[in-house]
Amino acid sequence: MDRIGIVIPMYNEEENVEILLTSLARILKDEGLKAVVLVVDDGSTDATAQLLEASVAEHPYLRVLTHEVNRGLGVAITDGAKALKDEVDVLVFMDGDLTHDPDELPRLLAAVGAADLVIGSRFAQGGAVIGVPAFRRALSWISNPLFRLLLGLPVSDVTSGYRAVRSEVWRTIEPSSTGFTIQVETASQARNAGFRLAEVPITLTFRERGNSKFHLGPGMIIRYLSMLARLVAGRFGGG
Ligand SMILES: Nc1nc2c(ncn2[C@@H]2O[C@H](COP(=O)(O)OP(=O)(O)O)[C@@H](O)[C@H]2O)c(=O)[nH]1
Ligand SMILES: [Mg+2]
Repeated sequence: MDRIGIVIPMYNEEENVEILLTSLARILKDEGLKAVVLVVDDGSTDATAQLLEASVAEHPYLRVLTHEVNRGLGVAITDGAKALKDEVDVLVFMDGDLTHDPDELPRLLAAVGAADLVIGSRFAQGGAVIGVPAFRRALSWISNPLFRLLLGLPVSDVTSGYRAVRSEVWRTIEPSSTGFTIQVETASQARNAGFRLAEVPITLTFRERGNSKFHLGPGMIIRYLSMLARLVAGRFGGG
């Protein structure tokens, strides 16, 4: 049986920690999965760290990687993956705000085998988006086809953070994103390294508790554009 490492980036998720860990515990037990759950607490300023510390006693497979100060989603994902990649066969990435349904985990895992990187996609046939604000929906409707086209990726939801990935992928790629661009960068690097990408439909919901850390400002737009420029140059420049 594959050993599974579940990486969950968290920044100020005090209202979601316990509910998420409880629902993950149930699905791991029901499915008989052998997993390590690694939460990357990225300098949270609320009670996330304390709640995680208390949860470790309750869930023996739970580990916490702490950044003393916030270093960004990309660093958290990369550090989490690096910490587990040599210890597990498959890495799962899941948001810590309950917008990724733990019940969909078995379907993602089942697709690893025919593929190396499986993306949970709201835009695949059978996928859905529930409760996400119109602006965020519009943004992903516009950006995803663009990323797909420019980067030649065979998946419809490149920005999705719900993924199951063969650890070998993370032993190969070298992403440098510190923020939200990490998802697009890792998908592109995996594809360029010859790994097989696939997607399974998921239903993405919007957070009921806590606040989103995604803020589309000039800085974010510049980071996306410069990353795209780099990846497109790499793709067509043979680099
Ligand atoms: N470790 C870490 N996690 C983050 C950071 N920013 C966001 N996250 C987590 O990444 C996930 C997705 O972020 P979220 O704010 O919900 O973005 P959205 O889903 O795009 O609105 C959540 O679990 C957040 O707690 C960060 O700087 N560091
Ligand atoms: Mg979210």
